[in-house]
Amino acid sequence: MINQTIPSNTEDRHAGETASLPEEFRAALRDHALAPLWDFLKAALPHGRPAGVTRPHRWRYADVRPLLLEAGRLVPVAQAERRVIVLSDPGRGPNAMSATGTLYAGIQLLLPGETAPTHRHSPSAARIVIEGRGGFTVVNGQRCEMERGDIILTPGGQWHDHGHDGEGPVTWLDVLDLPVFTAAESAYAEGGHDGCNAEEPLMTLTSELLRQGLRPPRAWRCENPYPMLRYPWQTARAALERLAAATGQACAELAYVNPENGQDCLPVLGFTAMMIGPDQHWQAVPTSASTVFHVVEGSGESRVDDHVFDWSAGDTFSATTFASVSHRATPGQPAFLIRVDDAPLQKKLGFFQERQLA
Ligand code: GTQ
Repeated sequence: MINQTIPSNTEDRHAGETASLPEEFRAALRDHALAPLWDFLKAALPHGRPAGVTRPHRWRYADVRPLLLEAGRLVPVAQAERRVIVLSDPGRGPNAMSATGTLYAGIQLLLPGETAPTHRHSPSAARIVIEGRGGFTVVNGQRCEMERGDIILTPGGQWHDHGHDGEGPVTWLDVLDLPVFTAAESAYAEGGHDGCNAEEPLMTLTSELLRQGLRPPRAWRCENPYPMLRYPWQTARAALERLAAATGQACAELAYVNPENGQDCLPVLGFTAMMIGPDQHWQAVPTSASTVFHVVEGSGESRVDDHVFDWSAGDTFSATTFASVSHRATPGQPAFLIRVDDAPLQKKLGFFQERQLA
């Protein structure tokens, strides 16, 4: 286990030349694609706590929405494949394709009658529905309706497209483990154009038959590690209220899991639903996971280290590894958040940590 105390290490972050070396020696190293570790060791492995570049940020839906609707006028979905505005970590400079070191987040728009074409990719995604009715996602032939606050999973490697049968704009927050795949140089996609998925009719039929308890021989879904793709918000919300009533607490939290084995519902990304009672203060236990919070209902304020983010429904904010995070809901009404983190990945790698509060 790594040391639990986490001192500030700002002095250690920057690489420096630790020994005076002849310039010819340095040049010879460079010429042979070699580098001296001792100059970079503390930058690569900072002492005590990680030295990330992520800057916690709050993205207001009220700021994103008009720009997304403008994108709806400017950018045809067939051309874009996905019409998404990325929540881009300000700590990484312009156009960063991530909100934290491991979490990508973006807000996607579909207009009535539009379809985002079938594709599949190595990263997994989850959609948290923000606005509109009539949206749906088809995952390996299984249609998932999208209602406000629902989480829809599209696990890595599964074909998926999005459509919209209703009126007005439909928007949702996409969260992907894309940065992990980018770091592993394993991020790639297939399809994204008409007729790219020849298996589609068979997959649609198979998933329909399986729901009726009928399985074609050697069906592709026989060993399905993702038995549940849609987690309706109304179910989660009612469960939070029941849990709060049963425990006599004003706040409650529930993890979204695979209902067949109780394990995390995706390999890298973890999700919880949180209810914060009216005017209640919630102090989170700092962990080694980085986090994106999305506000489903209500309003309030969160502190993430030195940052104070007020928020209301539709807003999204980020927190870094080991951040001190607390929330407060506005008096008069509870607030509901969905928390997304990379704890499942960190647990698999054997370094997930929780820090006891002082
Ligand atoms: O809807 O499949 O925000 O492939 C980024 C990449 C959404 C999607 C994103 C994607 C998608």
